[in-house]
Amino acid sequence: RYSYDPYRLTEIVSGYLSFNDQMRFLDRTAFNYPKIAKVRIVGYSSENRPIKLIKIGYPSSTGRSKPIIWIDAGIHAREWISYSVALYFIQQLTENPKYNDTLKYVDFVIVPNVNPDGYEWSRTKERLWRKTRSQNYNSKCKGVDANRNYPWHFDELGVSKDPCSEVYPGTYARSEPEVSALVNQIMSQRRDIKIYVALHSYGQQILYPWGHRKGAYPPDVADLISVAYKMSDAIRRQDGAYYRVVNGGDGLYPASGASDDWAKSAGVKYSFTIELSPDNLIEDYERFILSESQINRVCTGVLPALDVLIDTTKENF
Ligand code: 0X9
Ligand code: ZN
Repeated sequence: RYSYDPYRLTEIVSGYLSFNDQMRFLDRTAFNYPKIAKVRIVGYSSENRPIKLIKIGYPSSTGRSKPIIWIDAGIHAREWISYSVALYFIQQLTENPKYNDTLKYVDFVIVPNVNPDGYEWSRTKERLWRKTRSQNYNSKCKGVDANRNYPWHFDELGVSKDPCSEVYPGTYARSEPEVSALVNQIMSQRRDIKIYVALHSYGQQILYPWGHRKGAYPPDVADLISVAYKMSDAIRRQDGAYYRVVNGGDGLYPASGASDDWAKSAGVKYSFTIELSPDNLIEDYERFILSESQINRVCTGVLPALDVLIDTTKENF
């Protein structure tokens, strides 16, 4: 079934794709690998673009439900490398024979673009756009920081009341249709989702909950830290890049209403935000504006983290 097509790989690691091309890639994956890949629309953005997920895995042979690893990307529009990594994971899971056996035991649900309106705005109008593109009542400024819009300690820390701010959380949790779609989807599968990962950039960090304030940790935080270090070690062995393991609230800055915290609160045992390359310690670097020549290296560099998540799932669930 592996009609391995080198062009597919080249397409996603040699440049940043438009939203339409990202979706074409998803649809072609489902078309090429109908036994293992299914695409579903879970909602629509404010500007009516589809929010699509792809489910990758063989149907359960035991009749029992399979554990799910959930990965979403690009809730922040300018963090372009996150879309590339999500597409690369999809390509690897479907075309790299080493994952064939895994697909019998684990299902992957990947949402490669959570914020299509923001991304298209970033791609064509304002490169550093972060938020959604929804209309704010009583303001000329558009958009909400969707990673402040989740129903977990909504509107507490790391937010601003100003609709023009980069971290405006919206008027109420789940006001953004993109967030609402993901919350509904995750809620409906929450018993089976064992791992949640949100892909962001930049900083080379693996963040674990809680992140809504300083000094707050879930009771099983040691388990999360241990998996986070395994991911960090695996990336370093593969690529040499050092991803620091830090608590969302202590290490970065407290920010409430984020997806990782909400997923953890919904019962997903392992929940992380991964801040991809570049490293935030390197000054005078392109930061959000990572050149296309770097895509391949970042994608192959973090693939070992996916292997750690797979092993964790097989060992624990
Ligand atoms: O601020 C964010 O939303 C994330 N960083 S980014 O630079 N990509 O914007 C970090 C979110 C970490 N998670 C929590 N604070 N819960
Ligand atoms: Zn981000």
